[in-house]
Amino acid sequence: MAVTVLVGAQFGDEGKGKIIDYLCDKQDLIVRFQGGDNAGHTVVNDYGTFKFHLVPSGIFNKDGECLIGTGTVVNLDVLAEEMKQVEDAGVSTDNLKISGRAHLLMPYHQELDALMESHGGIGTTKRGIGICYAFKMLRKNLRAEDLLDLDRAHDKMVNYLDVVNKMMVAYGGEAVTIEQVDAKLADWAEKFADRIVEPISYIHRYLDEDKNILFEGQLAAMKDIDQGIYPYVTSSCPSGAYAAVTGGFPAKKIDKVIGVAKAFSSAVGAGPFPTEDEDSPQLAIIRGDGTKDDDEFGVRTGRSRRLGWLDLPIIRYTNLVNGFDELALCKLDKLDFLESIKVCTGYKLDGKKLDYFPNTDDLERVEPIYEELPGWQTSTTDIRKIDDLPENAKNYIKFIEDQVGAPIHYVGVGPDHDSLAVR
Ligand code: 2SA
Ligand code: GDP
Ligand code: MG
Repeated sequence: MAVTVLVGAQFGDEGKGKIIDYLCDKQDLIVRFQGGDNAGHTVVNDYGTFKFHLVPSGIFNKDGECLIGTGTVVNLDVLAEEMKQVEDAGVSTDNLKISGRAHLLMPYHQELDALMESHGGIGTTKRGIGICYAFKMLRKNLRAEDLLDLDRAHDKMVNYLDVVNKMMVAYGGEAVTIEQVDAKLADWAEKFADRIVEPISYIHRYLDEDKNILFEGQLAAMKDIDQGIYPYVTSSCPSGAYAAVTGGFPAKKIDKVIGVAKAFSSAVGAGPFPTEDEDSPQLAIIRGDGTKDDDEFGVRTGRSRRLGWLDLPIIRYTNLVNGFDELALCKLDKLDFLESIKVCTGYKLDGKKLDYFPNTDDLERVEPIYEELPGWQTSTTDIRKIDDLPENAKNYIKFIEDQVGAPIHYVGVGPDHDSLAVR
């Protein structure tokens, strides 16, 4: 029995949803441990294609439960919509619980995010994530457990609205009334009160009974508020140890950390991206035109993703931060057509090769050092064992393992549930 944490190894959108959907059958509990509905995790399985923003990607595991954890910020209107999509596919969501300590993301958080972005931002998803976490730190938010006593929630909000409205008016928005907030809370309480759990005893029950728990991270360490490319980051910690911090148990109880990378690089939003190559005709083919589900367009915002070649210094760095026991490498099939593949193995700054990972400002200035590996130019989509991949694909994988210092156990060869080559 094991506690596993699964996180992104690059800038996000590596294919975490797919890998979690694959692993979820063996889990007793799946916990989304940070972030909000900025995320878009795609799951393609027998029930259909789902783009989850809040619902844990393991929702299809009928033998286990799912928890939206304490480290998250939750817009319950979005959660209701997503649960309906799952239920419409004939799958019950009775097994979905919400930590009483998860923060409620209110409509005014979202409005303020959009207003701040319009005054020159960093390219957020405008879902209110940064604002909700900022109010968390200011201690001016309601948490899910507040829905269990609406009179007390009303009294807290009367106080909190003072600062909310000062900010709202300063950014040109309209002041929020307590009546608006009360109505929203009453609606949410009716829909969600019976899913709210006391999270510490809930998680510790699974730990004490030696059950399998999988913690699902969103985005990636490069978007971590502390370890990522600040300020072009999200406002939580998509790094593995945060699962323990927010789960309320010792980090030493984590048995395994799985990092999910993809076979090239992508990012959304502003910030340094050393291997970005806007002019590459090959990367343009990989991006596609948005008509296919696995084309490179934001799952939440629909924006075109920035694309570049595989950047190994980044995965080495996220390995330092997370300690990957295993890696999953998704979208290998997207490279099937290439004659040769560029891979960044290091950076130069002011002409000198770096032996450390630079800060955000220096990362803007680095010059990537590339190697060119031969492609395989044959379809990998039907392959189910890593050993059966074409020789040059195996060499590509081995090259990554050696450079990063972590073993690749899963290789994505298509968007579907079964399109995975395993060790
Ligand atoms: P936010 O909205 O405050 O978290 O934005 C802060 C930064 O975090 C980035 N960010 C993301 N990066 C990759 N994928 C994300 N999810 C969507 C997807 C992206 C989309 O799965 O495709 O639809 O555009 C995501 N969400 C936030 C964001 O770009 C900022 O750099
Ligand atoms: P996440 O945020 O890490 O869960 O990733 P996203 O869902 O934002 O983006 C990954 C995209 O790639 C989705 O459209 C997936 O369906 C798709 N995908 C995942 N793994 C593979 C793969 O191995 N091959 C292909 N072709 N598509 C994949
Ligand atoms: Mg995504």
